[in-house]
Amino acid sequence: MSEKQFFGHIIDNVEVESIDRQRFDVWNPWTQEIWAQAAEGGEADADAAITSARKAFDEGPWPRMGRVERAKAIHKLADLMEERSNELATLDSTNMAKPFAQAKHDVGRSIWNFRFFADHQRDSCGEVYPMDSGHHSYSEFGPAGVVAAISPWNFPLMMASWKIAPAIAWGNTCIIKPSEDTPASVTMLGRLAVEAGFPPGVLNVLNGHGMPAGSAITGDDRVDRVTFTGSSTTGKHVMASAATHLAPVSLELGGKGANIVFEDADLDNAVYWAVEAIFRNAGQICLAGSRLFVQKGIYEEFMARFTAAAEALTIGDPFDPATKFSALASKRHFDKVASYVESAQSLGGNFHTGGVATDGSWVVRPTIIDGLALDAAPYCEEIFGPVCVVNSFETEEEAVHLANDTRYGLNAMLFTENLSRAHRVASNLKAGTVWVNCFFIRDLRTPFGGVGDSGVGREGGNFSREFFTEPKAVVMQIAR
Ligand code: TXE
Repeated sequence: MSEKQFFGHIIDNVEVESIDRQRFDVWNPWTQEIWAQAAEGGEADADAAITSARKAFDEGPWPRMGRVERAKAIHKLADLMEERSNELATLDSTNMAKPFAQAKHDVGRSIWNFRFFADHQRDSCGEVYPMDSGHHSYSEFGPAGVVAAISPWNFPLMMASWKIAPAIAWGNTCIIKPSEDTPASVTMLGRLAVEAGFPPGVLNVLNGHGMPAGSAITGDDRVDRVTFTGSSTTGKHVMASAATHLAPVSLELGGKGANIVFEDADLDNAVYWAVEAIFRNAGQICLAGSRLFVQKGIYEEFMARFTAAAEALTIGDPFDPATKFSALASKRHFDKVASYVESAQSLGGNFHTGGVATDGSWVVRPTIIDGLALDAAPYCEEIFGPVCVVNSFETEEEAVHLANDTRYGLNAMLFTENLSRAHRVASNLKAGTVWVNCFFIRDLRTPFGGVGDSGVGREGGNFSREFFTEPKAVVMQIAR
């Protein structure tokens, strides 16, 4: 058997073992084998990473560099990612059974995150206000300091890059702690940053579990910003921990996205996106369209077409080009999703298709259920898997009420060819993002974040600038 790969911490531009040399196993959920090991970060490792990032911020060149030069350095990292995109995608596919084509797509979006924020900080201007009092006032956006970033396993590289890119672009230094389930691609990103010539301490990768590695960086008073994507429960712990030293937080948490299909929708388009919205990445997307509402007049036809499209998805090895759908990211997560499927069965859900695979794989097949009560756990709670719960509705008001009847509010989708209805419903939905006749399309200039249990704060474009900087007002008298 070939020797297992090892993913260390990257601290001060050097890849290292943990100080106590502890490691943890990294699984391939498709083959159900341990294919790598990673350094198990403890408090001493977190301390070393924070010390490095702090020194790089307080004394190093990065925050003092010109904006054009910093943009150039980040574009160089993006160039290296492009050159090595197959390797990066291979790591994510191996690490979480993401179909390779989807992993390649994610790498492309990760690269774009870096390029976008490199240019955004270079080109964006503050406001200038000439004042009637004989002054003018302008804003300046200086870096905030050391950023602790905690990322999840569903888009290992993409979610990490979404945090790292604006953080470093605005002149901060960063410690990223990837999920313990998926340390591989983020560690490789750290190696590429060294290769790109980043100064030591600008991007530190701390591997390990939420406790102690994650909580050690969120709770340290040398950290100035905390950005986190993960579960709503952990988000509350992270916020409490950051509050001990008054660090602002940006939290992107769970979701239970509503997808509303009106009778006048283009059905081919609505079916295509309904499938993407809940079965892409095996439904392990905080933005998933996991609650589907279909207007009465088209219910039977829509369900027949949606079910057929779900059954047509090829399930298999993530590296087989025909595969559209594969195993869940870990045994732990498979057990969670499987238990929701069993609960839906015991609560009398009507299964149009799907269920837990019986071949010993960690696959839950694309699952479509209706007939669940509105307070049933699989209907209300985030399953984070390929399980769509469906209901019918009669009126627009009823659809909006059903969609908004949730603790979450990350996103929603609606399908209609009626322009006024599209705007009206989009405006009435309680969600951070609303997609009309599409899904998953992002413009990085727009706000991204959630309402209610889905999060705190917004990132994207100027929203990221606000979070990752200390905006300052300068008021100047003009001598007359
Ligand atoms: O999440 P956690 P898990 C949801 C989804 C999933 C559930 C559990 O429903 O089934 O969460 O997944 C780090 N201080 N989402 O257990 O615990 C942890 O190491 C600091 C939705 O993976 O939130 C990892 O890096 N950090 C979501 C990250 O937090 C801590 C994506 C996420 O882990 C910590 C993932 C602590 N006390 C899961 N405890 C989305 N919004 O997309 C854990 N971590």
